[in-house]
Amino acid sequence: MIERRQSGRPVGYLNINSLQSHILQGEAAAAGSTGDFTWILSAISLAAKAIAARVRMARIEDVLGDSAGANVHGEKQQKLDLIANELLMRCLGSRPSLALVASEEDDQPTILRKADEGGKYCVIFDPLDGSSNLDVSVGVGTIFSILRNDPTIPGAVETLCQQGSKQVAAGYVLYGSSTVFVLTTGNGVDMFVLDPTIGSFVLVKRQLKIPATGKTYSVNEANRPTFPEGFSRYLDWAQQNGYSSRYIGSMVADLHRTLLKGGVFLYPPTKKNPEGKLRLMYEANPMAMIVEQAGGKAVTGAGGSRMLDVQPTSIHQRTSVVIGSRDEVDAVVKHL
Ligand code: FDP
Repeated sequence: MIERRQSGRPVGYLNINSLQSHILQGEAAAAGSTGDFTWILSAISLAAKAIAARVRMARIEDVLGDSAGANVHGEKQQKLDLIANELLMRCLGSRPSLALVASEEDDQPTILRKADEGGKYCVIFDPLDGSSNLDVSVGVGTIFSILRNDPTIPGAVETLCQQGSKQVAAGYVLYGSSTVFVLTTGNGVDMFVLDPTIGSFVLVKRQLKIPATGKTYSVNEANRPTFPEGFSRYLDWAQQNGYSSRYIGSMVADLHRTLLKGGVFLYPPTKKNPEGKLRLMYEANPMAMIVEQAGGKAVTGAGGSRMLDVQPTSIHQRTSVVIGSRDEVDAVVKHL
């Protein structure tokens, strides 16, 4: 007889439901699937493992701190931003069904191949979000979004400027105390954790749901004097109603906590960033798809309209963000 722990799992239990097999199962069940999509996700998973390893070794390998350059947003690039960018570019570059890739760190999208050469999909990513926290070993992450390539649209930028509701998949990887891969392909949200002993992301939660409520707000409150008034009204209300505050300053880490525990994450317009600070296509849209697929809500901080309905006009466009538990997002919007 197999000896069992109290959990009911056999001693020596090994979760071998890997991300790879999970995606393959999904693809096998979909009529007419070609495997192209699986190849793209496997490239992202491979890059994520390589980035996780580099992040863990960063201080030892002496790759912390600023590189010489700045990105298109005028922000200092960390050495690891560039390493993560390069790893994703290299892993994705070899996938035959990819038409375009666009990185938050690069000025222009990279054209890999046209539709008639097999380019069916586009991947947009923020290689290392929250990277200003790297020096102090706080969780950082990779965020990605997958779109279809529309061969009728001529330019690369125009092709990418699709509403978030058109994303075919989105996800993030959190390099925290464990490496977590959260994925939606439009059919709910699944969560995987990297098991370093076997080198695979294994499924730990299928159909993840965000709690409908959660008395925690996550915002850089130091910016409050320059928020539009409605946000200050909301914060007053939240403080009078027993809310707690949690802010890491790394969107993937803050959003991951919000997804699992409930609450709301906000990045309102400020004097410094009147449109908001976060990038619509690299950060807000993929997170909005994940949160909606988990039963939550995501709206813009200007007017409270649905994030996924915003029509992008440029790939590096910024937006204000209110995202998280359904009732908590509604509570913010009520004050705007
Ligand atoms: P970072 O500048 O460290 O890359 O959009 C980038 C981001 O981090 C988000 O991850 C994070 O939520 C936000 O900026 C933090 O901004 P503030 O420092 O202005 O609060």
